[in-house]
Amino acid sequence: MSDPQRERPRLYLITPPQIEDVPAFVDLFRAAIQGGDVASLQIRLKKGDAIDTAATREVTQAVRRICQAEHIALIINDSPQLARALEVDGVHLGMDDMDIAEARDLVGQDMIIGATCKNSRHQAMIVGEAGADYVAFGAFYPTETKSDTTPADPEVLTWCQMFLTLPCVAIGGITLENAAPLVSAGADFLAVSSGVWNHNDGPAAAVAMFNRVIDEAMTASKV
Ligand code: TZP
Ligand code: MG
Repeated sequence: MSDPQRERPRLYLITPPQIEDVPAFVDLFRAAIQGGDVASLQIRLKKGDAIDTAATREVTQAVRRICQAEHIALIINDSPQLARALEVDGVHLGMDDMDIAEARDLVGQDMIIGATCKNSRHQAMIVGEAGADYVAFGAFYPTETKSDTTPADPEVLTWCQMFLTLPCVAIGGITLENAAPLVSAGADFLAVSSGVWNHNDGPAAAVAMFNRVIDEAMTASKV
């Protein structure tokens, strides 16, 4: 029996891991959000395994006004210190990044903190208790955007809907073709990188179609 109170899931964009041409990316991002509803943008820029601080700073400054005008939460990856320095809306932390309670002390009560839980219900409870605002699970599907991923089972999303009050984000290899089961399993957000930026018809069409998939899958939702 599905929950009539369930909020409509939303799209959470993640940047490509490298951005060579920032103005070109800003144009692509503008186009993407013309395509339909987008809740947030995570700036996830890597130099090897580490965060690319200079690029994160540059891209943040380049998209900040657009995000503010369109009410898109601007989230950066890995570093609470950098999130605070750049005055963004949120920070997304992995299991090897700063502890959630410590991050909360550093960024204050108003900043969004997201926590990766891979496929772990236990981790979701721990980070929820420590003050995270959302829990992220994945990778649900094979991805070339990130190495060393842990496979996640869509049932973890259903569990999250049933037992946690925090919203859950599904990540990893999500495309138009495979997104629907994650929505019907209970994802509150679909976090997508290559499925939008590398779509053959371009990011605007991809965002429009992801929104259509979300609406259709909600009618078949299990939770
Ligand atoms: N965490 C688990 S998989 C992944 C992250 C950041 C990559 C997401 O990118 P894509 O291209 O949507 O698989
Ligand atoms: Mg990380």
